[in-house]
Amino acid sequence: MQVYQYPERGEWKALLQRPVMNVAALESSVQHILQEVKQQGDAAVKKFTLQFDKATISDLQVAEEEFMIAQQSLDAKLKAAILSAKVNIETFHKSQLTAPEVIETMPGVQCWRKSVAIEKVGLYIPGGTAPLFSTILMLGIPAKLAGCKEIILCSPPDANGQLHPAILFAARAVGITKVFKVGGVQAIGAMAYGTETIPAVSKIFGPGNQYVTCAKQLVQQDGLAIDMPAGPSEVAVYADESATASFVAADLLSQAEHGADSQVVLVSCSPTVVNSIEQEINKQVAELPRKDIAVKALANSKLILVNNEAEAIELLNEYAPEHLILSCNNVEAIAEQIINAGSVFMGHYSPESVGDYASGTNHTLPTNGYAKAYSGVSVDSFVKKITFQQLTQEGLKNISKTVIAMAEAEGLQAHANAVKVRL
Ligand code: HSO
Ligand code: ZN
Repeated sequence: MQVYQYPERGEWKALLQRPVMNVAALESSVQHILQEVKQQGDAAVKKFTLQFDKATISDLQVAEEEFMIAQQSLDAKLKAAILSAKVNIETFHKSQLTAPEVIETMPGVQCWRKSVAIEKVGLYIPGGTAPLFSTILMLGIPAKLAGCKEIILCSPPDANGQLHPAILFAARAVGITKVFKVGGVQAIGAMAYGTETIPAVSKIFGPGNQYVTCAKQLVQQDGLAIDMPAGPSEVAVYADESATASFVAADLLSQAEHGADSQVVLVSCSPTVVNSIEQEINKQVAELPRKDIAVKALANSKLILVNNEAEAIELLNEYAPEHLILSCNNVEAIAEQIINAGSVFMGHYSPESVGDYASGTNHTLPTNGYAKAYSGVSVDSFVKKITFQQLTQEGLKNISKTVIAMAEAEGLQAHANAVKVRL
């Protein structure tokens, strides 16, 4: 890992750059697959599944029997863990449900805003080196709480045409019944345009590789909504002398093991702290089953020495990490000053892993600096907010002068008339 000593402010932007992902280069091949799925439906989906996943699928939808087998074959401890995580995630997300409040802005003029679920949503769960079934909880639970009527899930099958039992168990646990054995660009195309078996949805959620990300961006141009522009996982840690090197090293490696393109950043004012954490990383990484991936990610990663705490906070806000771990003493005071981050983990006993799986917060978070303007997934991501208003005759009289004056000044006489005729 590269150590950067006391970089000048002018160097921060270049220093904090994420590994570049050239989505534009993929666009034409991704567009081609999307178009074929749009025009030929299931036949195209099956063709691409054979081509990319090496699986021959006759029924794209997972059958009841497959759910039963998954239920029986999955380890009991894992099932209990998934259900326990589900309770916490549900408890936290339930608190995001709000009842509409009627506001009287003027006597007789009532306005309110109501959350209405997006009727049809599609969740994408990648397969690959490790099937992240935890993401099903993070997307399925808020979707259910929001009241989405149709929640479908797509995930790529293995070469035997099967999904991992934990994916099927987690889907069932959150009440998702329509699961399809399809991944990649073809899954995004199917959910965007619909096929004979896969229903079209209005919004697509979930992480994916660069092809999936590119496909999500392209269907967005076609009027579909997507959760957020997703990029590789990242974590930043701020550590002072109170930090335990082995804790921080483990936290940094927990994100590095996600993918070769993941990025981890350590910020500290102390050269001794940075030194001991670096040594711990080297020690721990050697023991990891995914060490090859982690080592590659560490090559994109940075240990940054800064002059003081205020500078550290400024730099972290500039980086806007997906996850920020504050491994330091005056953690509340520092957390108060964080303005750009997806999710913040405070103190020495709050590893990111707990938020990834089970504490209750969502792990679908803005990466790539998007935390400057985007929030993570929540119940809000699955609803639209519709405003309503109702005026009494008295209310209309009270507001009439204001509306008529403004409408006439804008030269929009018909707008003014719509009030005048009622008076
Ligand atoms: N850290 C990932 C989420 C995840 N971690 C899933 C483990 N499983 C999101 O950035
Ligand atoms: Zn993770």
